[in-house]
Amino acid sequence: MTPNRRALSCAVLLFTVAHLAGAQETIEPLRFEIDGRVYGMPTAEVFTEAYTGPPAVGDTLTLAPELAPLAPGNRTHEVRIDIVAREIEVAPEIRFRAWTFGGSVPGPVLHVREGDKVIFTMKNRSAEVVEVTAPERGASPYISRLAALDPQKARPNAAPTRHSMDFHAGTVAASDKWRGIEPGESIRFEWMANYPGVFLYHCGTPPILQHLAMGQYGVVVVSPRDGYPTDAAVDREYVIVQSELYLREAEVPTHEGDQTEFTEVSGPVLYTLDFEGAQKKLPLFVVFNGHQRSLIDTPLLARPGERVRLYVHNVGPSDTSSFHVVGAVFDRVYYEGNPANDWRGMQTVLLGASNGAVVEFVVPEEGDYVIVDHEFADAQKGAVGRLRAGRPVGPPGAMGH
Ligand SMILES: [Cu+2]
Repeated sequence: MTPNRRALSCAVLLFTVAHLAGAQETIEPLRFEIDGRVYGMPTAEVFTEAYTGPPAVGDTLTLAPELAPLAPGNRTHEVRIDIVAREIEVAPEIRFRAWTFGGSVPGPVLHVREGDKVIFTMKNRSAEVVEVTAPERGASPYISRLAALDPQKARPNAAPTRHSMDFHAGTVAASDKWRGIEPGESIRFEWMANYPGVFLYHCGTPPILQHLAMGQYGVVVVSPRDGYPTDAAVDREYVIVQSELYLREAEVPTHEGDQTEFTEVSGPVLYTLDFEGAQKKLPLFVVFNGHQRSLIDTPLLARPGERVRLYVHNVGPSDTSSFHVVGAVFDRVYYEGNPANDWRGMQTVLLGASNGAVVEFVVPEEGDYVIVDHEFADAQKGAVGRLRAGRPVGPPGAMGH
């Protein structure tokens, strides 16, 4: 039977069963396969739960630039990423009250393999004050690192708002799985990692520009089922997420009428979303991994002769990235992270908003390599990082393998 005819007979069967049972609820989507890719996930479930545990659960959730190792073969991942409001630092002494997935901007990196299933749960805890203070057992590598490093010097906050989740790696009816949930509600749905790549996830609640600019994004790395042709040669791998931050200094109401004035404070300054600036595409900062100095103060590490792989994603929300590493040529670029999109010898890779790439290069010598968005207005605003190559411990080819 052809896939279409099989699907049709399934539809008739489901329709009949639903009628016999007197069911009023939605009929489950058809399930079918094309070229080994699975389509038709159960209808999303929206519910309330008493959950107060860690806001990110799953053993392949990490804090960028780290990427979790994957065991061989396909598996089902039970993943939770809750929505929590957090006041975070995004540049020295510059703080803003972000809306986050899991507790940071960007949210946790999820690593799965092509053909894996993800059973995803998310609670909208935007009305709660959620602490992430200590590593919690069994939560995720992400929570452990966040609690230990606290790279954005976060403080809990509350900002009750409707939110949603859109995984670009998922192939589902957005009207069902990506639906909005109110503060206090939870949603659970499934998706299959049908394509390999470096994919965005983000809140898709209107105005989407606002929800993205408030910090609601992260990436999913879907490793190819059969790997990349260069897997065996790679010594180091890191995740870099680029995004624009549209901020202006927060104003505080005075006690006289509707007039406002700027706060006069010493130390950290509170900034707020500049939605007008966002609509005009005038970011205050453009950053790697959520902080202007994240990859400056903590450089990525490698050694001469090593092959470094970067999983790069440009979130936007509205601008491009001309991703470049000073002193290196990208031996391979797998555009969007798909091994079939195989480019050689590239100096720069151009990433539109929500484009990703896997880039690989050989570290030629001991020294510092500047990672940059070669659109220098963006570099000036913070899209700069560093890879530090220390002294090799042996001849090239004898290290790290
Ligand atoms: Cu949102």
